[in-house]
Amino acid sequence: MDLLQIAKHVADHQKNGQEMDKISLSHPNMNVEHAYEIQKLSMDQAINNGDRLIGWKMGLTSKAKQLSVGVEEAIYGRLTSSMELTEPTLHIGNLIHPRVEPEFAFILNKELKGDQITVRDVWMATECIFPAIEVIDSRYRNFSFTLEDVVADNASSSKFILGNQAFSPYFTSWDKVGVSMARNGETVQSGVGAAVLDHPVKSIVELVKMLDREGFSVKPGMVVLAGGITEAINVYNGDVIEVHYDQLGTLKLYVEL
Ligand code: 0L1
Ligand code: MG
Repeated sequence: MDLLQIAKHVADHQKNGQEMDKISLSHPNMNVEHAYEIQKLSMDQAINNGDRLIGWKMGLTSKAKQLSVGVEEAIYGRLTSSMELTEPTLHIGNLIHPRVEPEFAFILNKELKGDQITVRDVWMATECIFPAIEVIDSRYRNFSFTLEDVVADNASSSKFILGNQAFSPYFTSWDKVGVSMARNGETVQSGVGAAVLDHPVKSIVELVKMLDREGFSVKPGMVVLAGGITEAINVYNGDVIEVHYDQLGTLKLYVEL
């Protein structure tokens, strides 16, 4: 199996917003280690072309999401500078079938590494937390994939936006924050922070342990998306998405071609 060749194929489809066949169909022997290597090599392609690694995301952190895509464990992906929206407009012309989901984004001010990491370590290293919206856009038809496929496709990462207001990690109990998401004025999803591995901070612990297996760490200044608080919803041209986070305010996203 030529992992670099597969990674170039994935990177091309990510760049051009084109659907692709599941890698597992042509490479049934691909395992999770291969898949994370493909993820790394494909994101290296983007980074060599001027993009920048700015953080990590955790995906499939709730049982509901795992069930909805038929995958039974949390995964991680890489966030790059080109994925961050600095204005609340999502242009979908170059995307395949974008979905959005509310998340919390942790900003770290110390390196986090190793397999002995604790919740306390994460709090000591958290500079602030932002309410955030993640846009996912699997490159596989109908969001249909195996665990290995979705890992190789950078955990479906596409775009994300942070709110304008950062919050102290001690501002609230993040597992208790209620979140509701409306599309064009109609509430379509609601959830609570505990949907993310019982508490979003646990997602950062899990990420650091998973990264340690591959020899990586979370560096100071990096952003980490902790995982979806509700199910993701499809978005279409003209939609206005509003996500209300109890006590933290509302994030809007305008969807345009
Ligand atoms: O961020 C996420 O939880 C998505 C991970 C990949 C699964 C999907 O594309 O729904
Ligand atoms: Mg997500």
